[in-house]
Amino acid sequence: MSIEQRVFSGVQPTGNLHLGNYLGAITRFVALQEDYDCMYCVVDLHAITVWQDPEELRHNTREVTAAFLAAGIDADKQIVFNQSQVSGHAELAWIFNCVARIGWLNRMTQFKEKAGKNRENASVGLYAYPNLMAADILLYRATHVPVGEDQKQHLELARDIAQKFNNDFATSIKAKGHGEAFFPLPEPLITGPATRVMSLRDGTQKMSKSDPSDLSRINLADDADTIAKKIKKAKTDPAPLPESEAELEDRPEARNLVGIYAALAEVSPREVLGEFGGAQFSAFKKALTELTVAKIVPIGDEMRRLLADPDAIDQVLAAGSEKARAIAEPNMAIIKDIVGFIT
Ligand code: AQP
Repeated sequence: MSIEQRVFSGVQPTGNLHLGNYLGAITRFVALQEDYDCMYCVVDLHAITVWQDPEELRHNTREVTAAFLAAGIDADKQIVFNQSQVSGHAELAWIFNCVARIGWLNRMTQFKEKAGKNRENASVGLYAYPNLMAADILLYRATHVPVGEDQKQHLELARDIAQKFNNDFATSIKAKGHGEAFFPLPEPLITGPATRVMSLRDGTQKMSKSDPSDLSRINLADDADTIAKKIKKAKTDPAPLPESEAELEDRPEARNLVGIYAALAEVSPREVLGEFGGAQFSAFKKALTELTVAKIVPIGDEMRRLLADPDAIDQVLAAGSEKARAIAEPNMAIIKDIVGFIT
């Protein structure tokens, strides 16, 4: 059985969708739809690994969907859906819980960061999160996964799980006529100048939905005044912008703002420094504000317009979920057969 190329990625409906999610993931999703069959998933099962208020979860699920559509993802041509409407994600995750090793999960830095000192009190779901992520991708035998830099380790784990499943069940896969390997080893797509957008308050920390300071991030829903205020207050250092990228090495805040500008303007950081090298931050921040407002505010406006009709968004998700199930269910039947379940 040959494996077709397919893109899969997801975003958690956990509120405060920000510029990092947009530049690291969503803009990549939009670009890839030109060349691939794509599946873009609102990963609500992942969201509940930390407690979510049910009403907020529903709202946030619609908000991520609205962001996908507002950014330019074509839900008629591609598959836009929410994870919990396709039961195969949870079913395959259980099988992968039995394939992945505890030692593999113990190495995951995101769990260590998110669980923090209160590890004993973290949910089992938070610990097993990477197995569910592997299931999301491999349920559709997706080959390419656009993500931000922070997801690299989870993608490597997904590849390890695919490889181990293919090895553990090699005889059965062959006997059932599925060739040498059932799952592809999915390729991470981590490209561009903004694969890791950093906090506006601390250039060594990732821009994150859960940062208690709203000044640390630009939200897709922010208006022009809020964006201007946040960029004005963004941490910088006293020196003017350098002429070369090498000189950004030890200047995390400057490097971050240059990377954001480059990604929004769709140019390289070198080109940004070609224009602004030697300039003071006040001048650069003014240009960055204008660019960010021009790119982000129309998306926020479109999201608000779409969110005014929640039923229409739910219909997009229902139609996408139906298309997703049409791929997932036959794959899941084969996987169960390979594992030895009577169906
Ligand atoms: N700062 C970032 N820079 C570039 N890409 C990023 N992504 C997240 N933060 C950045 C990418 O966005 C996609 C969706 O992320 P997610 O919502 O599924 O998960 P997350 O990594 O938990 O998001 P946050 O915002 O960082 O939330 P918290 O506060 O919970 O840690 C992914 O492709 C991710 O790489």
